Parts: sequence; structure tokens; C-alpha cells
Amino acid sequence: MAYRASAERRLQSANKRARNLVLWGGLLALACNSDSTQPPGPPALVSKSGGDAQAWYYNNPLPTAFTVTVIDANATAVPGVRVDWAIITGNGGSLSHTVDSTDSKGVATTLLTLGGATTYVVTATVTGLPQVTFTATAAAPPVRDSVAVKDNFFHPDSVVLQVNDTVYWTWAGTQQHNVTFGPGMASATQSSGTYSKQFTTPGKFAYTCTLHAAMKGVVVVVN
Ligand SMILES: [Cu+2]
Repeated sequence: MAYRASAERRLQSANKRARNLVLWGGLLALACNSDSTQPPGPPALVSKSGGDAQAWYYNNPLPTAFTVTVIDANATAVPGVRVDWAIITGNGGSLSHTVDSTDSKGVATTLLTLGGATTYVVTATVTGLPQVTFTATAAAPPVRDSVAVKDNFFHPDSVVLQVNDTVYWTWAGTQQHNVTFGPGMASATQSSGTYSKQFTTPGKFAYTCTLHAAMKGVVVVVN
């Protein structure tokens, strides 16, 4: 009986060692598979990785570039692949690149500037692979925007308007607040009333209430 028990213990212990060996072998195999020094194979897939389906304003660059990623059959990024970009719908639009080459992460980009059309279709082509299609739409920017100064937030906290137009802030809370873009570009600190400012250059202009650091807003001025 004692002999049998000790034989079982030896067997269990041998099984444990065998399981450990299998486990380590598996981990080693995984480590070898993820060897990143393996050069990528030929391009197998082009996929969209950013910028599709933006709605923006006539005659302005989109906020985000169109981006594609090229991978091989093992999903490894392929650098140095030629990507041709073309506008197939959209009069007056233009692209920052009509030819780009994928970078070390397999990524190629182009930035579309909208023209006077309302709908745009842009293709990304890698020879021998299915084409990828991006869309964008354009509309006229708002000509005037109003912002409520509340306790303790701006509503809305982001507005878009066309260059040379004006934003109007109206105090709508009970506490004191201000609209401050920076030195020499600020409203009074007040609990009622209005403030307005004309914007004569395109860009993104952030502002805050200096009494309440969490009160933040931005004015986006487009062409
Ligand atoms: Cu405030």
C-alpha cells in the first residue's frame, strides 16, 4: 500500500514536470512567432485608418487627413508602398499629396481641401489591391454664433464661424464670469450683459473664464 502511494506521488510529480515543459515550450514558440526582425511580405490589404466621412466647410482643409494602412498577409505593416490618391467626385477640391509612400508603420496620408462642391469622393489605390474610398461633405459655415455664459460653463463650448464674423456671448447665470482669450483680449468680469468679438483670421482660438479654470471654450474660424 505504502509502495503504491509513493509510486503515485512520483508519477504525479513527473506529470507536473511534463506540463511545465509543455507550457515553457509554448511560450518559447510564441516568442519566436512575434520576431519583429522578420521583413514584411508583399502588400495584402489596404484599409482606412482615419479621416473618413467628415462634414466641414466650403474652401477649407478638412480637420483630419485621410489615412490608409497597408499590411501583408501576416498583418505586418508594409513600409515603402506607393499609394495614389485621387478626387473622383468634388469640383474645386484639392489634395496635399496625389502620391504618397507608406511610412514605417505602413501608413500613407493625404489632406483634402474642400472646394465649392457639397460631396467629395477620394480614392486610395495600391496596384493589385482593392481600392479604398473616402467621402466628405461641405456646407456653408455659420455667419454668426451665440454662446451663453452659464454657472459654470460656456454653452456651446465650441463654435465655428466664417472669417470676419462675430461671436456674441450673453451672461445667463448668477455668478461673475469673464471670457478671456489672453492679455488684452478679454471681456469684463461681470454677472450679466454681453461681450462680442470679431475674428479676422482663420484658426482655433481657445478661451477660458479666469475665475473658473474648468470653464473652457473654443472658437474655430474658417475661410
Ligand atoms: Cu466663471
